[in-house]
Amino acid sequence: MCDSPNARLAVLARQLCAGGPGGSTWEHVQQAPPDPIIGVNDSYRADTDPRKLNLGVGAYRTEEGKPYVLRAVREAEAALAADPAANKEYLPIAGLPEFNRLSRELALGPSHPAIRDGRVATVQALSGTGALRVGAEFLAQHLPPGQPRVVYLPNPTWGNHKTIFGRAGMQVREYRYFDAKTRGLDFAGMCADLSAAPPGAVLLLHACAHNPTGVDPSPEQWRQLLALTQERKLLPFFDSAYQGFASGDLDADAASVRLFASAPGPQEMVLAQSFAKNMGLYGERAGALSVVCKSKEVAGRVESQLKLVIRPMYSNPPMHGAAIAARVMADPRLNALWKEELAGMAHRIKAMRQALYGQLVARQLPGDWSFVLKQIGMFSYTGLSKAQCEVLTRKWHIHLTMDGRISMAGLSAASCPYLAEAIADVVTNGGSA
Ligand code: KET
Repeated sequence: MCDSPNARLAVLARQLCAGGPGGSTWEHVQQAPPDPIIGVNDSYRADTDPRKLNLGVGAYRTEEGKPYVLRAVREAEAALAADPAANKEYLPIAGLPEFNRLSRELALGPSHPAIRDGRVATVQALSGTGALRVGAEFLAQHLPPGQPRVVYLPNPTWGNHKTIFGRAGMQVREYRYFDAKTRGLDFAGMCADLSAAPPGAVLLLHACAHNPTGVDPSPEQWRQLLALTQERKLLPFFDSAYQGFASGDLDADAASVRLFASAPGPQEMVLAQSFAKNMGLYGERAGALSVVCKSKEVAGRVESQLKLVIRPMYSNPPMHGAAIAARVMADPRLNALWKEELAGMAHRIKAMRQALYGQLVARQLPGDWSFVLKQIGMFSYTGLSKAQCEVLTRKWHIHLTMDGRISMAGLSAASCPYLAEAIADVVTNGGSA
């Protein structure tokens, strides 16, 4: 039977479909485009020009252009390595309990009523991205039956948001956010779009230092957004990737999250936290997802379902980064050192804004460049076109994302004049060689 012509034909057909004898099962797979942000690291690495500058991914660099491991982190790591009681057992599915507790306290403030009442379900996550993904998946599964699975994202937003929520099964819509003309917040547009959102829709908000625009609502606008959220029955989902990085002060940067979490009702909400930037733990993937609920009882059930999202995905989270972060937060001396270093990083970024602005103004470029000073956080959103960005990379070896975002944290006093010269070139004569 096996050797019948039909059987042989079937084998041949299968082989052909699989790319011929010895061919790949994945012959049909198409090359995916490089990631618009992380891919910039690759183009930077491949560049052999000595003047090359990496202003792509949001990662802090020292004045010397080197990655920075915080002293508080180094000390916590040394203490962990020396601890004879430390082991490499699995963490619980929800992660390190101490880390979870300290993370939500960092965001909401240690004495927040929601924490005191046990209304916050927290799980450790694979940094901010993992927290967003677990949160999105939980919402796609557990929003009330019959309610739309739709999330509203600001336009523009961090590129990965769309994919994360889309892959998790949420329908993605946008709300107006950035006004290119004023380079400020399109607050009227934002409110109009959110007023038209269906009740129960999820509203993604950047807690501070909006990425990529560096434009945040004012305290008064945050209050209005809270009122709108409650009136329209939207579910706020805060992405907090830059707490402490915007102002240098952890509490000041948590103002929006705390305002919402303290609203009567009580207001329910979701919060994704990352320790990538504010503790420099990028590659350690330390983050947390918190769901603020109406009651302790609901929070308990929510946590049980979050674990059910996590277990089949990666079973339980990695220990090292969370153990470091927990130690830095819990130890008063390390905590103080961390805050000092965090303020130092935020301060250096602000100094880079001043330096770049000074260099741009000195070149008497057309237009108003004061947005470089006004924007908040790690990035400057320059308004440069894709074509101009391409010239910056090709001709000037300045690597940045093609939406015109530059990571201010990648600049130094030494590289500012070079960047300004390159920007002047692409702005005034289109960068022609
Ligand atoms: N949220 C926002 C707003 C954000 O900018 C990032 C990272 C993350 C979440 C996730 O970070 P994580 O490392 O998963 O904790 N943004 C920078 C890095 C990246 O794109 O992955 C960036 O925009 O350059």
